[in-house]
Amino acid sequence: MLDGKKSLFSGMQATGTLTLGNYLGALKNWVSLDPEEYKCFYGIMDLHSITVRQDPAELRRRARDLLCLYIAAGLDPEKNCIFYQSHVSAHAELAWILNCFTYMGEMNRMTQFKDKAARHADNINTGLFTYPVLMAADILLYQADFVPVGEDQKQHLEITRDIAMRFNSIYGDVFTIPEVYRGKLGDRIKSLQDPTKKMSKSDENPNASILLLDEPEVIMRKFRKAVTDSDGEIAYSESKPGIKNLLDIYCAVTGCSVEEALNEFGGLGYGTLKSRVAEAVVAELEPLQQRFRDLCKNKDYINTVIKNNAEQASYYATKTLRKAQKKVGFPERIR
Ligand code: ATP
Ligand code: LTN
Repeated sequence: MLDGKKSLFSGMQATGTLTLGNYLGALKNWVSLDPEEYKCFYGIMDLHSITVRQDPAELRRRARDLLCLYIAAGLDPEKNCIFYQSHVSAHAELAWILNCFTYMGEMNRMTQFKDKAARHADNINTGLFTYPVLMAADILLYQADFVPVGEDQKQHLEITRDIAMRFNSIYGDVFTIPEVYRGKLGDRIKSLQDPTKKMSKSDENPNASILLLDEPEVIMRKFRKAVTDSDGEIAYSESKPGIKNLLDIYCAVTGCSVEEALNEFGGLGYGTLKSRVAEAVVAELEPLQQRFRDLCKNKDYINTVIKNNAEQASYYATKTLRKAQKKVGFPERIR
């Protein structure tokens, strides 16, 4: 709880360009949360980004684009606290403390670490290994009650809870124990080229993912090339992952139910399904893309958002950090 409201924290890494999966699985859910009801913090997780090697200029640009995308998608920065993780030093400071309350064995079990270590075998750094501890710090600093993330982040949230409970059991109630917030659109969106895999911004096949800033023609083309199956029947079934994914995307974008979608598409061919889904996605993304372009031009406004929100985030984060520092025995600051 913060200021009498339940608190909520989420964030994304500033790596790659956001996909439709990120949008439907995370961002669109965030936009549906009412900042009058919850105290909402959304980070651009740039400390996490450098766990894999980044080009500095590119990282800076992507981080700014991500911030503009948050706003373009509908997060009002006057009502939600949108900030760069690297602007609030409490994240790194609390992560250090929490590292000392986390076991090697716990980190060894993290599937995202195993995946990323396999993909970046030439750079398995300790930051990548302790990534979930930094994520725990992100969440616990804001006393978050809820963390709206997709399915793939559940394991990280479990470890956050374990670390928080361990700390609290030694030192008393320092941290709120967070829960995953499952939005209506929580399901995983799959790759258009291999519908058994999640759609991911780091996929090497450009046809696998719809990017939020893809031009309408590119979106249409990628959907036309989407992998389906050969039996020609539109049905919602685990045995037809390609068609199921297209229906999931359609439902998430339009807000209709699977039954409604099946009624609409019953008896039609795969080609029609693909173009209808593509049109629905274009209709959803075009206004967002326009807002994004306008925001990019408005440098002063974005700079003010960055400054004010970093100050606000620091205020809350430092409060929790000081509490944790005192509990572990660091000397009080002399003013
Ligand atoms: P990377 O490929 O770099 O690991 P990613 O595309 O998997 O990135 P993340 O930055 O790990 O994206 O995730 C940002 C948010 O988007 C998280 O809350 C995650 O759960 C959600 N998300 C990512 N991919 C999908 C997907 N395919 N479907 C639904 N939600 C997703
Ligand atoms: N690990 C997350 C990004 C992330 C995050 C967080 C999400 C970093 N810190 C805190 C929610 C809360 C990811 O890869 N999507």
